[in-house]
Amino acid sequence: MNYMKNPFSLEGKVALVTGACYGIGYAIAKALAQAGAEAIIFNARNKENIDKALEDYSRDGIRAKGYICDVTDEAAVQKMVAEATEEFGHIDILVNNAGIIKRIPMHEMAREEFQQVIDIDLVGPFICSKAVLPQMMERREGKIINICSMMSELGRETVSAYAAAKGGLKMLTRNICSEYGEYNIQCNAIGPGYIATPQTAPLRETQPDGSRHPFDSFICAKTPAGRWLNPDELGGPAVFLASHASDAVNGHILYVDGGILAYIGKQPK
Ligand code: NAP
Ligand code: GCO
Repeated sequence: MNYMKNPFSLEGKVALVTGACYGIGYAIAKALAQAGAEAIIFNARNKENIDKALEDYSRDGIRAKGYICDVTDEAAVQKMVAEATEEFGHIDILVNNAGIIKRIPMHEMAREEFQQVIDIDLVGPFICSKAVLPQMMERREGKIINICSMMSELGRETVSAYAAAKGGLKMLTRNICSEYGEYNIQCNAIGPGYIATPQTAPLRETQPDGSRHPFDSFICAKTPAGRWLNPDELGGPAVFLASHASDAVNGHILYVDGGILAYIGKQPK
């Protein structure tokens, strides 16, 4: 097999990357394709996003198929996985990327708002992993990569639901590792730092007086490189965890945070 010569090669592999219309998901999908993945399957809730993403994948020369599918809808996920497996033969890699955040002080957050974040960010990865595990078990091979967060380790104001979900996703990662390692299935996670995507755009908006968003300055002070990371910087770590180069890595949360978790932060001038 080619991977014996190049363990980082994804030649012949088919990847399902949830929520890969733009942002981190698209960047990871592109990196998997550039590493040789045969096809990218992706999903989102919004048809316009999917159609635009298909144009982008085509522009980037990537064989991709998009599905309108909410990761919280188990029947729709099972149908998507069945159709994609029928068309492409197998799903070798699952990246549980789809996710939302709601920034609301906990004492003001409605139960339904808390539940929606948990459903998408934690139950969704459960549903999607459960949908692909049977074929991975049968083939005695598979890679599941969950997209965790700084909030898998740290809390902050207004993100209680998100932190609870991402903390749970860290342990779901470790449990899938524990339960399915004997089938040669590796389940790991990437914990991105602060990445410039639509999800974090509100935290970087220029203020009405033209000044920087306080959170923008805060994050740059917390990151040794003094900057936000870009989605493409997650591609290499994702290729590693999706490839045979990481066959002996399981249950690991790979923080791709520019050093935030190691750093007390720059002293204000
Ligand atoms: P984003 O720009 O908001 O993109 C999220 C994607 O997920 C969109 O394609 C969205 O499409 C899709 N999505 C949301 N809910 C969905 C659902 N129920 N079913 C299917 N698709 C759904 O987010 P991002 O910044 O790229 O983040 C991607 C992942 O990385 C998330 O899990 C996020 O928590 C995590 N993360 C982000 C950062 C960061 O700094 N940006 C850092 C750490 C971790 P539709 O809305 O059309 O469904
Ligand atoms: C926030 C941000 C973060 C990032 C990411 C950090 O409001 O603090 O959205 O949560 O999305 O999860 O790793």
